[in-house]
Amino acid sequence: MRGKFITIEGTEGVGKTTNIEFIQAWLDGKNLPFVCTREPGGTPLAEQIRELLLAPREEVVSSTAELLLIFAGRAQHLHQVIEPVLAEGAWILCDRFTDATYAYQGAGRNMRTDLIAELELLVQGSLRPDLTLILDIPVELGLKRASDRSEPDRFEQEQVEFFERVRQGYLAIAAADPDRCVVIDASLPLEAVQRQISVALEAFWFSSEESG
Ligand code: T5A
Repeated sequence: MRGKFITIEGTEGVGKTTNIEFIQAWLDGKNLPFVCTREPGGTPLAEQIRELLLAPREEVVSSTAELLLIFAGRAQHLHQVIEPVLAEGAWILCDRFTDATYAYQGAGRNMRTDLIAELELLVQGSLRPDLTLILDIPVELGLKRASDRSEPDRFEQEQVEFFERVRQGYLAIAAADPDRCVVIDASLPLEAVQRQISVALEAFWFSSEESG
């Protein structure tokens, strides 16, 4: 049987990295084989593309160049990691995926979503995540958490308004696809965030078992 594809999303500093460890422990607890990966990145080529995308630079990066780099990395990641792992029956846990493109490039950079959808179809065919956890916090709290942790990358140098659009983009995705997406209030203490994640994972597990 094909594995399941779980993604975790949200604006800057929402706690994706922190909570991925918790999800890994949950998968281990269910004895599910899985691969944990991330976007941009996930293969040597795609990790090089990630470095290109995140490095702060003098020149203004065209939104189209950014979008194409993201989907180039994604094509390699799907071909080399995600598709084969799912086909073997293992699960994928991915830190960001195409919802990030709709939120950051679509809502954040005001790129046309029909163009993003065309690239999505080209690169992914019909493949979509089975469960997406969208960690949601007020933008300023996330940026504060991220800046307390490390120097800003190219995206983190954007203005607050950009991240407000990204946040609204994620919430719109969740509203449009409630069967797949679960919004988690990530402004709470970690224990309360992880309780919500646990509820979402158990509900997903139960429904996957039911559907065979
Ligand atoms: N991107 C990506 C696009 O534009 N389009 C795309 O299609 C894709 C795939 C890199 C960038 O790429 C862009 C978006 C991004 O800007 P990234 O590295 O995954 O992607 O993104 P970041 O958001 O930069 O990831 P971060 O590592 O900065 O944030 P996390 O992982 O969400 O946050 P985390 O876990 O490191 O937590 C931040 C801090 O908060 C604390 C943690 O201890 C840490 O110090 N924290 C909490 N503190 C209090 N209470 C809680 N509940 C806490 N949870 C975490």
